[in-house]
Amino acid sequence: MLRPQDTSTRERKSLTGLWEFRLDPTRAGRSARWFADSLPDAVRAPVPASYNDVFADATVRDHVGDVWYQTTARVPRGWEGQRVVLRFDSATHRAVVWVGDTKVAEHEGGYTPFEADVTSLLAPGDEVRITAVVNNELSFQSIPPGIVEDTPQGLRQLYFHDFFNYAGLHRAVWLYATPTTYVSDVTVVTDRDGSTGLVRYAVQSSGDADHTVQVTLRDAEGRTVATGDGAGGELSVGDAHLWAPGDGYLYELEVELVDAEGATLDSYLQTVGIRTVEVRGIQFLINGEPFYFKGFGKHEDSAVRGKGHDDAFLVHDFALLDWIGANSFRTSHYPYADEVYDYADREGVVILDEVAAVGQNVELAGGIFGGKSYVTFSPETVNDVSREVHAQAIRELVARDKNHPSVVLWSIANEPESQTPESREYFEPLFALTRELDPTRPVGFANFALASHGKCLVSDLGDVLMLNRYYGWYVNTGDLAAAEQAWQTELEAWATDGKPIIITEYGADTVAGLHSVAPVPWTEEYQVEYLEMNHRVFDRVDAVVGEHVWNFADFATTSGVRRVDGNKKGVFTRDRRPKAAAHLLRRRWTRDV
Ligand code: GCB
Repeated sequence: MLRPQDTSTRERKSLTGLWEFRLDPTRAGRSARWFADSLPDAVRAPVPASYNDVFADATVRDHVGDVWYQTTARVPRGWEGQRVVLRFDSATHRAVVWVGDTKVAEHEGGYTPFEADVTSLLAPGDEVRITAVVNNELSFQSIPPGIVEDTPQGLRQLYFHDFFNYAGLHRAVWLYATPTTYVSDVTVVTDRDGSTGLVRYAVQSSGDADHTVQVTLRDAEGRTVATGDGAGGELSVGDAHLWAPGDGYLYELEVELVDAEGATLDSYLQTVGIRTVEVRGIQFLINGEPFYFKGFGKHEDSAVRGKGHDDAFLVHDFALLDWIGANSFRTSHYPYADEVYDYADREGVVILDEVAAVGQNVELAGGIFGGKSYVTFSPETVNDVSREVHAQAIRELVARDKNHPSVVLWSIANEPESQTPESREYFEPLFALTRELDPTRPVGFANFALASHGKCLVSDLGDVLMLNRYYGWYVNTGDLAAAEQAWQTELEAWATDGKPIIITEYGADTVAGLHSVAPVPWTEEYQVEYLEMNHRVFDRVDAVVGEHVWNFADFATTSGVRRVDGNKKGVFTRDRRPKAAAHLLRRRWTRDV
C-alpha cells in the first residue's frame, strides 16, 4: 500500500491534532448515528495517541468497547478534479469511518493502514466532518486474541499477551489528493551481480487516461543512474552503493505515468535500498556477508501517549540504539508506525517485522498471568476464522512493508502454541502464504520455552529459528550456574537442526536503582550477570546469529502479580534512562561479537 506523499502531482494534508472524543460504554452511538452530527458530550483527545492514559480517569484507561473520534477538515481549494483519499495509518483494533453521513471504511486490525476514496463526498473548499468509531475488544477471532467477559461490574477484557491493551488512533490520519489516473502500487526487489545492483520493479496504475509508465532511479545526490519504460522491468546500477547495516544508503525511484503527449499524469517516489538477504546453512547473510543481530525486542510504548507515534521518541530511541551498539530490533509484537521503518531504512538499522499474532497460547498465559484455562486451537477458540484474520494481517503487513530494505524477515507470530498437531495445521498455510507474498525474505516465528527442541512441531517450517528463553529468570530463578547449564544443553539441541538461531528474547525484570552485593533477582547487578551468562552460552554455539534482549525499555502491561508498574525487563527505563545493563551491552556490542 502506497504512502500519502507530496510530489509534483500529489498533495497531502495531515489531520493530526485535537479531535472530539467520547467513550460509548453502552454502545449507543452506532444506532443513535453519532456520526450524523457533532459528537454529543465530547471532550478533546490528541491524535496520534492512545486515549487510555491521557485523561486522569480509570474508566477511560480501562474502557472496553467503542470510543468515538470526530474532526472537521477543510478540503484544499486546489484539489478540484483530483482523486481524494482519506487514510488512517492505524486504528486499534478496528474502526468504522464516516465522512459526513456516509460510511466510507471499515477495518479490522490495529496496526496497519486503511483508506477510502472519498472524492465523490467532498468538494474542494468545503469543510467536512470525519467520524471514526474505534473498538478495542479482543476475541479469539482477533489478532491478538482475548476474551471479553460481561461481569456485574461491566465488561472486562482478558488477554494472553504481556503488554497493555492501548487503543485509539495511534498514528497519523491524512487527507490526500492524487490525479484521477494514478500509481496504485509499486513493488521493488533488489539483487546484485558482482558490483552491479539490480532493481526489479513492478508498477500498478488505475484510472481511465491512456498512459505509459516511466521510471527514473536517482542516487542520494540526485544523479540519474538508470531509467526504464513500462510497468515492470529491471534496472542495472553500475558500481552500486549497497544498503547495508550501518550504512542506510538509499536511491530514489521516481515512478511516472505519462500520457501520449509526454505530460506527467502522476508521480510517486519510492526509496530503494539495494541489498540482498539470504539464509545459507547456519548463516544469515546480508549482501552475502554473515550478519549478527545485536539489539532488542521493542514496544511502541511511552508515558501518557501509550502507543501513540511520537517523532521525538522515534529519534531518541534510534539514538540510544546507536549509542549502545545495536544494529537491529524486532517490531515485537505488531507492525510499528510507517515512520519507524523509514527511519530504519535511512539509519541502516535492520528490522525483524512481526505481525500482531501474539498470545495464541492460552496455556502459557494461564500459567504466567493466572488466567483461566482454555484450549488454544479449537472450533470455539482460535479457529479457521481467526486464521483468515491472521492471513489478512500478514497480507497487509507485507503489502505495507515490502519495499523497506531494513526489513529482512517476516515474523508471523510470537510464542504461539507450537507443540501440538493443531498448531502445525494452523501455521502451515500461513508460512506458505507469507512465502507466496514475498519469496525474497526469510520467514520465522518466535518459539516459546514449552515447545522445546524435539517438541516443537512448527519450527521446521521457518527459515530461521527464533527462540525466546528466560533461563535464570522464569526457570532457574536466581541460579545462574544451573541456568547456564540448562540453556547450553537446549541450545546445542537446536543447533543440530542446521539453521541459524536468533535469540529473540532473553531478559530479567530489573528495578532501576535496586542494588545488591549478591546477584539477587530484580537488582541491576542481577540483570548484568544474567546477560553475561547468556552471552557466554551464545558465544559457544556457532549457529547463534543474533541476540535481542527483552526489552529495550520498561513498558506498560496489564495488572498482574508478576508485574510491578509494568514489565521491568527494559535495559532502559520507560523514560529511557540506562540501567547498569545498558553499559554492559554497550561494551559488548561496540566491539565485534
Ligand atoms: C515473552 C513474551 C513477551 C513478554 C516476555 C516477559 O516470552 O514474548 O511479550 O513480555 O516474555 O517479560 O515475560
